Amino acid sequence: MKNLMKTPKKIFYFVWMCCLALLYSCETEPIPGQNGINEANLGVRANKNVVNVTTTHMDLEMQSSIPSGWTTFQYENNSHNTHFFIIDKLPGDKTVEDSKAEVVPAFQNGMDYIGKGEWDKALAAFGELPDWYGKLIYTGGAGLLSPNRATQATVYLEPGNYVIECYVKNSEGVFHVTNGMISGFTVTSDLSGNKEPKSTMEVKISSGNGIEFDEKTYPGKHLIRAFFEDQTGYSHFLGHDIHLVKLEENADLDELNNWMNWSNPNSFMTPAPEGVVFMGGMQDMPVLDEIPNSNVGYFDAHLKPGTYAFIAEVPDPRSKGMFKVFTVPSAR
Ligand SMILES: [Cu+2]
Repeated sequence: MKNLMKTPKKIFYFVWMCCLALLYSCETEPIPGQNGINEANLGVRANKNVVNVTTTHMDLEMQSSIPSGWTTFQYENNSHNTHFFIIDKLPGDKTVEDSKAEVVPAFQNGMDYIGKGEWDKALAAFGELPDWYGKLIYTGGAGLLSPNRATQATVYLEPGNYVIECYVKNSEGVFHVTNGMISGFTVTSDLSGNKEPKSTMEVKISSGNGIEFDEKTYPGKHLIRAFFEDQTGYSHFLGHDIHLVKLEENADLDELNNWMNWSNPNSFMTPAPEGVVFMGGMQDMPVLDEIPNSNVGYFDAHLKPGTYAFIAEVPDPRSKGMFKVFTVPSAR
């Protein structure tokens, strides 16, 4: 997951685990069943050449080699659960097999011990992460997506080895990546030829100001520019990202706010909260000068009149200004 280990690794883990122990000394709400949305999001095609990513059950299927530059992923979630995919740029010659062997088990073991409240053992499990994990870079990816929906996510990719993964948990607390939601691919030095898309909306996110956007929205098909002003690490070991959700009348905003944190033993599990339709978004972007466009991604949305929110997967996003509810009117 995130490479936030500028401090010595063991000290970082110790401080992080102490934060987790404090956070989860209070129990959170259990997660009820999902709402069974079947309406497909038709979306806006940002580029002619798209990379298809498909989930049928607990998988992420895609081609093993793609060109570099602006890349539009068309993600179809044909399963019965909420998923996403984050794009990890691997250091050097590391591949998906290295991730499966060295990273995935360490996170699952750590999560298992967190679930049991065994903090010392969780600390030791995360200490088993390989040193190269600290050089892994998150480079965006498709936001949370409810069952039987599709979304597009466009990012700029440089040549190298990459992994896509989903770390939502099942009802037993097992990461989807542990159950097979991981796939590796190579980005070649050939250019995709795609141009940077033109957006119809912009949403900004920063550690200081949270999520910001022009709330004067209008219905229709949109291409949303996600602009990361900065990136930082939170107590859940990750940075901030942006997800778009449709809020039905029965949506419980407190429950959603608590759900958006993988490191909570009772949260970020499927089935997802009732009354919340996840419509995609943009995963963590690194904001690095040495990587072109590393702080800009695009995702599509078909907005209809109703109530929506932009929300980040961080601990207690509302307290950070990263849970913003807005209304789409019936006309401009
Ligand atoms: Cu998943």
